[in-house]
Amino acid sequence: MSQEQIRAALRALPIELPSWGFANAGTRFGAFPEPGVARDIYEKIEDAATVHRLTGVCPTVAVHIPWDLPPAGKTWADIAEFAKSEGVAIGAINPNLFQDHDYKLGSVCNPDPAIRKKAVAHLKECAEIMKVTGSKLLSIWLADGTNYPGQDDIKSRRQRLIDCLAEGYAAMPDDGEMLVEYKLFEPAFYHTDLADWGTSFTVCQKLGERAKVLVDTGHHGHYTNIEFIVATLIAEGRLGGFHFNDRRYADDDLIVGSANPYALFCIFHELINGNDGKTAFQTAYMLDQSHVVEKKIEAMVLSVLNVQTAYAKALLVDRAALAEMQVAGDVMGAHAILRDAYETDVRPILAATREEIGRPADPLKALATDALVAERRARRQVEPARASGAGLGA
Ligand code: AOS
Ligand code: ZN
Ligand code: ZN
Ligand code: ZN
Repeated sequence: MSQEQIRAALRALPIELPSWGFANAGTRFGAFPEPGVARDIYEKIEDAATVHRLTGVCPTVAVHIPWDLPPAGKTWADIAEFAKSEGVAIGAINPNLFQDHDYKLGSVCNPDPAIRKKAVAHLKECAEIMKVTGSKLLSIWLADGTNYPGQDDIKSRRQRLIDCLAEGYAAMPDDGEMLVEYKLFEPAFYHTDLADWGTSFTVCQKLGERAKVLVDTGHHGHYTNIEFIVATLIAEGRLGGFHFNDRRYADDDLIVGSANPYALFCIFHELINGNDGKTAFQTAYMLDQSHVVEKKIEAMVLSVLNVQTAYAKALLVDRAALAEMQVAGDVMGAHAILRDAYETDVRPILAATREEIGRPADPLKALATDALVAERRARRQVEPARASGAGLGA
C-alpha cells in the first residue's frame, strides 16, 4: 500500500469523542478536580472541538443524557448550533438508565412495570434528541443485572429487555441505528443482562437490522480475543461501533493503547481484513474514557493519536504476502508479516498526514502551548458555567 493511500485512509477515519471524558471524574475513593475543566455541555463541546482542531479527525461529540442538558431557555437545536459554530457536530446520544434511584433494581429489565415505562420514556426522549440534533446513533449501555442468585428471574428480565428496547428502536428516526453495548460485570456482580457480545447480538437480531453491537474494549473478561469478536460481528453485519479505551484489570477507561497497543493493532488488522483489505470497516469509532489523574484534553488527544498509530500499522500489513504464507501453512512467516508491520515506525506518516490537512505534526506539543485552551482554562476558574450539570463518567 502506498504512503498516499495510507494517509488518505487515516484522514478518512473519524473518531468520536465522549462529552463525559472532558468533565471531572473519579473513582469511589475520590475525585481530583482539574482547574479549568469543562463544567457543562458548552465547555465539553469546546474541549472536544479543541481535540478536533489539533487532530483533524474528531468531528463529532457523543452526549450523555441527562449529564448533558441545554440550560433553561435553550434547546437541543441551540446546542447543535453551538457545536457547529465550534466546528463539530453532536454524535451518539447516550441515554442514562443507571443513575436515577428508581433504577436500583434495573431499568428496562426492572421487575416493576412503572419503572420500565419510565426507562422507555427516556429512550424515546433520546430518540427525539437524535431527530433535533441530526444524530444517527442511539447508544445503549445498561447497568441492569443482579447481585445474587435468585434475586430476579433471568428469563423474564431478558424478555423485558427486548420489549423495552423495541419501543426505543421504533422511536428512532428511520435512518437511525441503535448500538447495543455489552459489559461482563459492574455494577452488577452476579449476572448482567447484556453481558457479552452474544447476548447483544441476539437482542439486536430481535430488534431489527438497524440494531448493532457496540464493542467497548474494556468490557471483557481477561484474555478475551476482541479481534475475533470484531471479525465475527463484521461477517454477520452487526458491528455497530467501538468504545475505545485501555485496561489492565476491568473497565479501567484509561488512555487508548496505553496498556496493550498490540491488541489494538490486531483489532485494526481484522477491521481492514473484514472490509476491502485496504481501509478499515466503516463503523462508529468512538472513545469512552474517564480520566482521573491525567488532564482530560491531553488524555483525549493521546488516545486519538494512539488509535491512528494502531490503524497506520495495520494498514502496513502486506496482505498479499500474508495470504501466501497462510495458504502455504507458514506459521512463523505469516506471523512475521504482522510483526513487521507492527514494528514499523509510523510517526513520520502520521505527522505528514496531519500537516497535509493543516494540523500540527505533533498535536500534544501544540496543545501544551495553545493560547485558546489556556485562555478558556483561566476564564472557567473565575466565571460561572453557562449551564449546570457536568456529570461524571463511569
Ligand atoms: C459503561 O461502563 C459503559 O462503558 C458506557 O458506555 C457508559 O455509558 C459510559 O462509559 C459513560 O459512563
Ligand atoms: Zn462504553
Ligand atoms: Zn465501560
Ligand atoms: Zn466505564
